[in-house]
Amino acid sequence: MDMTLARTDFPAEFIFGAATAAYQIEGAAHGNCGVSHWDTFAATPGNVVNAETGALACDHYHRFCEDLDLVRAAGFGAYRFSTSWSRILPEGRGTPNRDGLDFYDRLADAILERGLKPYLTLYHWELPAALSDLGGWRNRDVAGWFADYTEIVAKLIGDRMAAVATINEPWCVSWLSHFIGAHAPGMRDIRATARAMHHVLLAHARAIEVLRANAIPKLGIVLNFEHANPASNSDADIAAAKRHDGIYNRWFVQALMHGTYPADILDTLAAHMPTGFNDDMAAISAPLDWLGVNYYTRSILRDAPRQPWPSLEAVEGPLPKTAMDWEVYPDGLYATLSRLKRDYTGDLPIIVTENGMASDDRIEDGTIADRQRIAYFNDHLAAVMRATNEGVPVGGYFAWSLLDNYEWALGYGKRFGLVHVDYETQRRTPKASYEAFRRMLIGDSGTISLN
Ligand code: IFM
Repeated sequence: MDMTLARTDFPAEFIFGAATAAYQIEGAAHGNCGVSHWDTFAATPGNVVNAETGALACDHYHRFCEDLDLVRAAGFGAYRFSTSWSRILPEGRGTPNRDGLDFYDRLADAILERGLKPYLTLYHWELPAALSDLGGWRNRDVAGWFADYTEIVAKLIGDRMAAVATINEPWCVSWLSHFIGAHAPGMRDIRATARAMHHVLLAHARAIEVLRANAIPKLGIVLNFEHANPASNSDADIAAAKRHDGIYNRWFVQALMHGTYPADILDTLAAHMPTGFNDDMAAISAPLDWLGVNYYTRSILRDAPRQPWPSLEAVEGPLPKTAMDWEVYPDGLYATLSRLKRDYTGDLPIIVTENGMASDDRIEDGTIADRQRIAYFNDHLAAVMRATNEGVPVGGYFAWSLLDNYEWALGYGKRFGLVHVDYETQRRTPKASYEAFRRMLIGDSGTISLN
């Protein structure tokens, strides 16, 4: 079970990394971490499968050295992680948590000691509950609160980072969490959504200002993209796919790169947007050093005229699916990267900051033969290579995820890791996909030393 691609198929400076996020692995019960809106969301019946929480997760808080050894032993050159706002500022503002600061200080050193490039994300979804009480992403003040938190992290570890992203997946922070209601805070309200869709970008803008003022290098943001296909050739279905594309893909990247929101989406959302939002667009579109792209799948949309705007629904596609029921569609990654360069990012470097799949992995005779995941990585890397061969400036690829972890509203049942985690014992077992990466990156001579 090997990748067909070789390390030498990519330029020597191309970065291969593994990615994680704080709440999904650390264990929020440890180290005087504050309560986040994910703790309260998960404590509310019906929100998360089996009411699972991030309280213990992968106990990375205590096991980060072992986990970083795994990153290095696979031959990865970089590690993407996030700091938890509620671990650093338990009340969201005010006095930092000494244990939290110490943890990230030690983590940054431990990443560097292993020769890995640290890629930091400042917000991967654990909004402090005290700020949620004040309206969270609906409140314009969130931008200032986020800037203050950013300043603390910048001063603590900013100068040790290879690159810093402000926010992970603004579509999830806003639409998934305030319109669909599937993520914390679980709202279903179009006005809340419009505000969150703007404030998340304003918070990004304020954080970039703080990071630039602190001379932190390589600043970006991480967006998720989902290739959108119409369910049929009808005008109605084509328009439905365009609406989905506008909300999911175009809204955020157009604001960041061109300083405007797509007119076809703003037509409806304008009535709910915060007053004076246009005055923020220059700050939102301030130059970045790179763009992070998370890509997993495509969606197929049809018109749903009896539903209120955006009047669309997803239909099941014919392609093989992952354990998330997501179609495996590497061409969508190629199409996304090519489109980004053509329509939005030009020569701005792109990093694929997440790509991977969940599967129903089982340990048999001490090994996990996750063949489908190896093929998934191989085919998506081939899509990246196709795009780079055509001149799209993709500088790196991070596998999601290093470890099996807390898959948000789906709890621990969906396993995305290169490394299997037994949540009872916290034992880590590298899967065949981990070994395939290791052989691709450093060959059979690379030895795994987990000291
Ligand atoms: O687990 C998530 C991650 O937190 C954000 N991007 C998508 C992943 C898989 O759903």
